[in-house]
Amino acid sequence: MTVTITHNGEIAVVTVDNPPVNALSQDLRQSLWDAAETLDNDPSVRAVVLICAGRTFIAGADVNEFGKPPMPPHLPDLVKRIERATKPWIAAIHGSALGGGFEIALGCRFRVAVASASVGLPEVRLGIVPGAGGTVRLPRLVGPALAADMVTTGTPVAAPKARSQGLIDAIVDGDLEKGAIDFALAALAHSLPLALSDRAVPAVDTAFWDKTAKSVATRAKREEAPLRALACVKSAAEADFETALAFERETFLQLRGSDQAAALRHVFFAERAAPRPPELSGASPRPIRSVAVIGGGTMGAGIAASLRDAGLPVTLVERDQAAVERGLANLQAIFDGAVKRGRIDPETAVARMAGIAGTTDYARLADTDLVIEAVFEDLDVKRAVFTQLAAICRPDAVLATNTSYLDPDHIAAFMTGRERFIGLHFFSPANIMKLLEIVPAASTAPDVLATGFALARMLGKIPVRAGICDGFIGNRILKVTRAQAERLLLSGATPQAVDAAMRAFGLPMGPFEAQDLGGLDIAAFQRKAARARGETPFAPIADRLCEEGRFGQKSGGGWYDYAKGDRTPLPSATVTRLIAAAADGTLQRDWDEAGIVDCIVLPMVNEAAKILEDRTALRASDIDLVKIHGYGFPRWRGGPMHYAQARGLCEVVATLDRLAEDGLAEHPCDLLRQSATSGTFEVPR
Ligand code: 3H9
Repeated sequence: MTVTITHNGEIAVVTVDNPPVNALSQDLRQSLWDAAETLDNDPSVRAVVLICAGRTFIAGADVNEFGKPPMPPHLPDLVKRIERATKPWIAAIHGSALGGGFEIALGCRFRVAVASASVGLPEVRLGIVPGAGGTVRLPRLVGPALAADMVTTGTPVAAPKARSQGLIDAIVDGDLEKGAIDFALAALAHSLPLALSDRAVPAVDTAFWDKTAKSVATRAKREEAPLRALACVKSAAEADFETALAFERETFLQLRGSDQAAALRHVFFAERAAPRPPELSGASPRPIRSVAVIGGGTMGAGIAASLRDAGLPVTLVERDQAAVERGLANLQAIFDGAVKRGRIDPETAVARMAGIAGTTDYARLADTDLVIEAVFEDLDVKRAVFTQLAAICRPDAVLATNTSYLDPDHIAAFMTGRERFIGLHFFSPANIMKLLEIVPAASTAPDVLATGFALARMLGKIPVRAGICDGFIGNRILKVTRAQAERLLLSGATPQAVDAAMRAFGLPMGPFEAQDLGGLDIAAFQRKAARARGETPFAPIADRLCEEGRFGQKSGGGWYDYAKGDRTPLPSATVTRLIAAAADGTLQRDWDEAGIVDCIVLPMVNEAAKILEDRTALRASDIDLVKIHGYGFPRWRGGPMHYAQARGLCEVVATLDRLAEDGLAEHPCDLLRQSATSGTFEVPR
């Protein structure tokens, strides 16, 4: 870490160099404090430019310090020190000025930025509120409405918009340091604006706070930080500066030690570890400039849309012209939907469609860098696709399957050039869902694996490396979730009670509502295939529902009944009858919410531990990411593995043993029992 001071005439330039993201570690805070002292005492200096080396401006407080006691100089004091410096400081921003980094910039008298920069207060995403005056200075700069929006969503603002909203004072074209020095010299020719702490908060109408609190509460569900952040902005509007600052600091310190903040920090670091599985070291990805998708159904169209969103030209291949037209119509519907929701403008939708070429001719793929197959889940159909691709594509083209249940090694068994083959398992809707399971086959070359991870980065997805087994990581655990949900029905719970308990736990939907939405037929098809392989999947009631043609919302009924044209789930007398018949003789219990959650979530944890045990996943935190980004597990609970560890693995083991003795779950696996002795998941070497 270095902080250097250079001089350009009357302007001093303070350069922070603390890789990777110039986070405000204790020694950086001290060095900036010392720089402020030095420059205050230097009569030759009239203004100070604060700039950063590397890829970004200061990206925030050092998250690694959050588990430890705060060490002086504390960030709020440093921001004040800069704000009260005898010369004006000018923040020169590139990359991201986030959290404490933006708070430092708010302590500066001016902020200038390159057009590609962004600024924001993303603390709520870490389960905390800004802790160095962000909620108190920001409303003084741009008013309570924008401040409330920024601190409760945590969404960064791009520099051009930030300029128009008054968050920054100027956009610098060309060299940032020179532009900031020129800005400083020009600013010195005029009287200085007041420091933010000396300004008043513009008034808002009295209804604003209640209205905003309602919408924040709806969005945040059970996440604590957004409403607490709003309370800080309100306090800034109602109390004097110092009182509001003290209120913000107290809120920050309380939340910093909360379970939600610990869970969200865990997810933050998990997301940064997942893109780097050890086997990638030394492997460089192959370039991806053009992509083809085979199959234009829901999955294929979603994948193609995601590729277009990332700016890649896409060829969509279908088996006949009618299917090509259907595939293109699916894509058009996706982009139309994005326009309707305000995600893109109509011109962008037109441009996205213009970058897609539909064809039935595999010969068009001769020079494509990456091909992703998303055809029907049938081994022979997929093998035929890869035989054609292997014959037509360049030998260095990467060929990927989006299979969710078939064994990639079997799909590639007869293909030539198998080192370029890989599984890329997207989640539906593929243009929205963040998860990408990356599944190397036995033959996959390291640089092809690296290409999968590079693609995930291009698409803004969270990549998780998964080994080969039935369902990989996510769907293998999903099978347990569904089996446990049915065990609950057999032993006295209702679908409504199970769904309500899982929603109360934090999932967007319960397991039965989710099946009705997605359709029961795909899982039934997979169970049939599993039985043909000699397996015995457990879904006694779902099997009966499918026999009766109850496939979910699309057939007018599944686990629930639905009135025509209405998606509201209604209790079903048919389902009650089927449950009673299937449960015949099973001991009936009174289930409460906590019991239902344990009976579903803890067996999921046990399956996840087996997934670690057999090396299908490399890290417990990867499994957390799969469940959060692919299945809606609440982020603020940190994923199932973090949840289990936070709760105590000994308690998890004991509860599972009790459930197992009642025939309601399997006993804990060896790895879970061993991990209980240390309290954290032990990954076998
Ligand atoms: C805060 O500021 C609280 C204050 O209000 C109050 C305090 C009193 N700390 O994401 P990347 C590491 S809360 C420590 O892959 P990118 C990261 O772990 C903070 N380390 O890069 C990784 O390390 P490694 C508010 C951090 O270019 C490496 O940097 N700020 C921090 O894709 C690269 O990360 C935030 O929440 C940190 N704050 O994206 C900003 N940030 O290489 C969080 C990153 O060892 N950060 N690292 O795995 C980001 O959003 C992105 O990192 C950023 C760069 C957009 C900056």
